[in-house]
Amino acid sequence: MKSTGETLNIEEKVFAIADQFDHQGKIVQIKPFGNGNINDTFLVDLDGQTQTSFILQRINHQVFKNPAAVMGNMVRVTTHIKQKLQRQPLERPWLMPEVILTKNNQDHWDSGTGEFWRAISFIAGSESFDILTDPAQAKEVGTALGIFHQLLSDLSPSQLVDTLPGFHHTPIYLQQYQRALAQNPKLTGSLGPEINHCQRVIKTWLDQCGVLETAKAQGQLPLRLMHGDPKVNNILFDRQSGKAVSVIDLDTTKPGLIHYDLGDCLRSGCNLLGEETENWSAVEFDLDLCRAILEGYLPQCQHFLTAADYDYLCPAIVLISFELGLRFFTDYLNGDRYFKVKYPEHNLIRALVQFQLASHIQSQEDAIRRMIEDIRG
Ligand code: ADP
Ligand code: GN1
Ligand code: MG
Repeated sequence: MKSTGETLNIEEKVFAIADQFDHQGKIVQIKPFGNGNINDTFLVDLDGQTQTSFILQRINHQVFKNPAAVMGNMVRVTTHIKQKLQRQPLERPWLMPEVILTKNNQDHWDSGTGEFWRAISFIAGSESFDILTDPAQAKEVGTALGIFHQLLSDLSPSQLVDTLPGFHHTPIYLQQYQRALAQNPKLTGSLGPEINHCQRVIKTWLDQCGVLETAKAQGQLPLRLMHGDPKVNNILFDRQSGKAVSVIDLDTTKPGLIHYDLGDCLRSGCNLLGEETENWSAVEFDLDLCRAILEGYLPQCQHFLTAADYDYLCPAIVLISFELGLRFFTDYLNGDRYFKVKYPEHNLIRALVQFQLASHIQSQEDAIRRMIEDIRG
């Protein structure tokens, strides 16, 4: 492509970028796709025989400062899983998106002006859900996360780069919140009740923030490869069979605690109103869906989970919604620099949803712990 400069409109620009990649066919249509909060995602339709569509994404460079490392990890993870599946096929269909190289054989396209784009194969015939309602679907979600952890359990964490330092380190998010509070224009004058509420909630969680990081630092919990972001819309279902067939959005797959993954999967999968609801005070954590996710997850991973791992599953499930609420609230205070927003108070409302969910999870902690023990057998 000669240029993606001012003279091209956005549609022409995306067409021209899609053509940087080594796809098989003529591009017939490109449309925005999915509901991700971080990257810009497009579905590119081709008229070719061998490949019908692919996903084109602009990597959010504000968030991921080293896009080349993100892509290096993605290639390593997808190659590892593909090779492992060839040696030891699963008893069910499982698909991994593949990185499509540029015509110059690169795993991403660097515009030279601060934009980084990638192309990955589209998992055809799939769909993702923002909200779960059915325990059978929830069990599939848990199974999918378990399969993902199990498939990566023999890839050394040292093989992957930390693409987002501080990601899922609750005490670091707390420091970022405290920095955002200082001289914040949103906190001068009379504060809205929602802002006051968030500040009060955060105070009640201060003592618990470090529980997982302390256990990690003391060597009680091993570093493994975590997905980092296994919320339910990052799990793809086959439209025909209704079975989960893939876990996508591998940007944050890096060394860490898989506990956060289970927590994240549960917080997003057991909230019947979904994380985008404005009716935040009615948000609840559904124990039936929780049981179904755990019943899917734990059997896949029980052969490598240690006794200490089990001890910290419940604290992680309790902590993760609070952590996300803290991240949303801090981003609101910072002027929405991280998460994409659709309206000015969006991150504030999202924070309220997560704080409400965290408090409901906490009130059911004993039941969740018993559930884990029961399924573990
Ligand atoms: P973000 O980091 O912004 O969340 P994702 O990688 O999760 O971006 O992509 C956004 C959405 O696009 C996903 O939730 C999913 O619905 C869809 N999607 C992404 N990659 C694929 C793929 N390879 N096949 C099918 N759908 C995909
Ligand atoms: C982001 O990229 P997406 O939309 O799948 C975020 C997650 C949050 C989630 C909340 C890299 O996930 O950590 O839990 O929003 N991803 C990153 O919806 O920050
Ligand atoms: Mg996503």
